[in-house]
Formats: sequence, C-alpha cells, structure tokens
Amino acid sequence: MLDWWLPENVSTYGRDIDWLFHLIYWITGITAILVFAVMVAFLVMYRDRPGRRARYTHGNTTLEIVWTVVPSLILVVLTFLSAPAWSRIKIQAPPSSDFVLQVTAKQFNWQITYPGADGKFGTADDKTLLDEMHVPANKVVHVRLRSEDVIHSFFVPQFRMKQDAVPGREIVQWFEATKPGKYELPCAELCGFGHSGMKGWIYVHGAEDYQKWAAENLTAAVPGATDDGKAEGPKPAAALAATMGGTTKR
Ligand SMILES: [Cu+2]
Repeated sequence: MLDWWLPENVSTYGRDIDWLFHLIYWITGITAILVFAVMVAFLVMYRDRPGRRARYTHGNTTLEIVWTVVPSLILVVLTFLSAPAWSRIKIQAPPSSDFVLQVTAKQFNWQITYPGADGKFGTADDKTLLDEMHVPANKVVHVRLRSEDVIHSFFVPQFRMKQDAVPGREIVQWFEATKPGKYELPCAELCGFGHSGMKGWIYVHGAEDYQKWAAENLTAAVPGATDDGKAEGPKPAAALAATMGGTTKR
C-alpha cells in the first residue's frame, strides 16, 4: 500500500524488508496519531480557566505498567518477525555463487574489482572499475566489502541492501537483482568532506547483455599477464565473459 514512496524493489529479499518496514511504519504512525490526539485533548480539557485550581497527582500505576509492557511486547514481537529476514540476509552463509566481486571503499570512491579469468583476486588479470559495477540480473552476487580508510556504507536502495565497509575487515554482502537497470550506489556513512559526492552506479544487465559487456570490458586487463608467454596469449573474450557471468553452459 505504501509502495509508491519507496524506491522500486528489484531484489530477491526486498519484499521481506518492505513488509517489515510497512508494519513498523503503521505501528509508529498509529502510535504517533494517538499520542498527538491525547495531547491536544488534554491541552483543551486541562487548560487554565478562572476559578479552577491546579491539582497535584502522583500518577497512575496501572497506566504506567500498561504503557511500559505494551511497547515492550511490540518490540519483542517485531524482533521475532524480523529475525528470519535478518538471518537470511546477514547471518547465514550467502547462497552459493561463482560471481564474486571485491568492493573497496575509499574517500571518496567505490573501487569495483573483477577477479579476471583466473577467478582470483590480487592477480595481474584483475580489472578494477571506478564507481561502476556491472552485474547480470537473476544471479547471486557476492560482494567482498573493504575500506581503505574510514567507515563507509555500501547502500543500494532498490536492492534493500546496506552494509558498512569497515577498515581492517572484509565483510561479505550478497544480493540478487531481478530487473535490469541502472541503480544508484551512494555511500550511506558520513565519511568526510567529499561524502556527498561519493556515489557509484550499478548496472544490472540481462544475461546476454552482460556477456557482451564483459567480453568488451573485462578483457582489457588480460594482455598475456597471467599466461606468462604460454603460447595461447590473451584469453578469448567469450571465455572470460562466461567465467564472469557464471554461466557454465554456452
Ligand atoms: Cu563514504
């Protein structure tokens, strides 16, 4: 019902987040309306009038117990309702995938590294893009998140995904985008003077489109570096694209 004011959800776990968001929105919204209505009523009922003396009261124990216990119960119930989604997105091992990217945050850019044909990071055929990530749709993507300096936050509103990048740690976050498109990747942690300009774009491609992009763009770093003169030279673009796209059948 409130979907119109959230960014479009294009993530497999987005619905799990959205219904919790809406539930909490309704609970807090209704509570706010009740509180303000009572406040306005009391302002009128207990306003100063000639001849009326102020009355001293110690409060009402029953009422205080009720307004302590009811919100506590609501919070406990919300905890149990959120646990499955939180566990699936953050605690359990991510769904297995052969599509792994390394994202290194720094003041004030996102560095997106593809492992190249050998599937390993830190080798000569790695390819790093600045503020630009390309992934296929309907494919689980593992992001190994790091930071070079301060805490940043990897946030894609349409994916309903947010994860801090913490210096000294590598945190794996995953997502599966369901719709091709161009989605903003802002940094959601106030990380310094250039914070507001720290943003990248995630391009989600259809499977074929992604293969094409990978063939055209991920091969540039290959020039014989890992082949070490072993006759065959640079890897064929299509083979690399297949590795990157994770599609084994070609
Ligand atoms: Cu940042």
